[in-house]
Amino acid sequence: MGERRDGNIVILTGAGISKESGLDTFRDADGIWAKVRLEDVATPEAFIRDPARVHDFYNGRRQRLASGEVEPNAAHLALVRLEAEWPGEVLVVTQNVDNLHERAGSRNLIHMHGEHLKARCDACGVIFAWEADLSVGLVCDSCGTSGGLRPHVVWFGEMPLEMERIYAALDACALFVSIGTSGNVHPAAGFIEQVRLGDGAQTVELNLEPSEGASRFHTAEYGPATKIVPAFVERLLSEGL
Ligand code: BJW
Repeated sequence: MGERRDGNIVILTGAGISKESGLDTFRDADGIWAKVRLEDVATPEAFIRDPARVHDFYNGRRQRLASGEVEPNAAHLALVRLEAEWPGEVLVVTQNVDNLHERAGSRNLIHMHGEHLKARCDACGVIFAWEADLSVGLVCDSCGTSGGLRPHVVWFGEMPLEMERIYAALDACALFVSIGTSGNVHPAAGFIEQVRLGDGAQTVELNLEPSEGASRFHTAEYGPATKIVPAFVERLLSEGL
C-alpha cells in the first residue's frame, strides 16, 4: 500500500465478520455445519423433501435477527466509515444473509446469498420483507399460491444474486478485500482469481486464519475482525492504496 487515494474498492465479506456479533460461522469447529447437515437444510432438494425441517432451521435464525438482539460490531462499522470517507466507490459484497451491514449503515451493498429477513414465493417470484416464521401452509399475498413461500436465500446448486454487477465491479476495482470467509464456496471463492486476471488491483485477505485461497492475495492480516478491520480501514484512509 502506498500513496494512491483513489480507485474503487470491492469488499467481500463472509460469516467471520459477524462472528463477534454472536452469529455462528458455517465451517468453524463450533459452526452451523457441525450441528446440521447442509444437505438437510441448504439445498432445493432438502426443501422439496422436508420443507418443515428447512423452515424450522431458518425460523430460528431469522428470529434472532428480527428480535434485534444481534448488533453490528466494530468491523461492520469500519466498512461504513470507509464508504463515507474513501473518495472512490466502495462496494460491499456479502455472502451473509444477516442484516448487520445495513444496520451498521452500509449503503452500497449486495447480498449475493440472499437475506434472512425476506421471503420469496416460488410460484410468482415476488420477494417480501419477512420477520415472522415461515410455514408450509402459508399463502402468497401476491399470487394466492399455497406452500410456495421459502426463505430468500441461495442454496447449494442455485445461482447467487446480482452476479453481473459483482463481476463488473471486480473487473474495475483497484483494491479487493476479502474479510471473514473460508474460501470454500463458489463463486465467491473465485473472486480473487477474477480480480487477479486484470492488472494492477491490490488484493488483501483479513481473516482469523489463512483461507483456502490465502496464497493468491498480495497481503494478509490474521486476527479477529473487530480488531483487524478497523485498523486496516484507518491505515487505508491515512496512507492510501
Ligand atoms: C473470523 C472470525 C472472526 C471466524 N474474525 N474471521 C466448484 C466450482 C464452482 C462451484 C462449485 C464447485 N463445486 C461445487 C460448486 C457449487 C457450490 C460450491 O461452492 N460448493 C462447495 C462446497 C465446493 N456452490 C454453489 O452451489 C453456489 N451456486 C453456484 O455455484 O451457482 C452456479 C450454478 C448454479 C446452478 C447451475 C449451474 C451453476 C451457491 C452457494 C450457496 C451457499 N449458500 C450458503 C447458505 C446460505 C443460506 C444460509 O445462511 O443458510 O451460504 S452455504 C454457506 O457458506 C453460506 C455462506 O455464505 C457460505 C460461505 O461461508 P463463509 O462465509 O465463508 O463461512 P465459513 O464458516 O466457511 O468461514 C468463516 C471464516 O471466518 C473462517 O475462515 C474463519 O476462520 C473466519 N472467522 N471467526 C475474522 N472473529
